Amino acid sequence: MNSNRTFTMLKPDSIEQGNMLPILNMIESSGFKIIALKYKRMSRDEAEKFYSIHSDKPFFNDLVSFMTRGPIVAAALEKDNAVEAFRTLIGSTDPNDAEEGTIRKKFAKSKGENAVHGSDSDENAEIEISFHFNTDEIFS
Ligand code: DAT
Ligand code: MG
Repeated sequence: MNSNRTFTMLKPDSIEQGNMLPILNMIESSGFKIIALKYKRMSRDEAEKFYSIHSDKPFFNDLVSFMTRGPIVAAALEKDNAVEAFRTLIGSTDPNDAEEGTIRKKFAKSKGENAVHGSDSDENAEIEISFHFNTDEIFS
């Protein structure tokens, strides 16, 4: 059975370019309920842990520097089949490949600075939600 929760971050580029509310609006108007929300800047240590699966990739250092250069918005989202539905809404990792009408097509400038994060599995969604939120910060 598919879980009904996923996790997202609006990345520093989205905040810098003034796209926080337009992106949150797209998320809500696509039928996702925001059940947890936080505006924060990640420490280097947190970003390295969050992206530890990519630690051996050539882009890892740039990724961590980018994700810590300014604040992010972290959110837990609820919808039927949330992980897949949200990946569809955000579009491909590289905005040049992203479909029309997706968040990355609209707001992302490059593969490295691509506006939003979306969990890639139900298991990772739960891990990522609990990475950023305590249970008493989630309003389901
Ligand atoms: P996604 O964010 O679509 O799940 P991912 O998990 O493969 O993509 O990679 C995590 C992030 O790392 C991605 O959002 C941007 C960055 N990244 C991935 N591949 C990259 C590449 N080839 N060059 C630069 N940054 C990259
Ligand atoms: Mg990923």
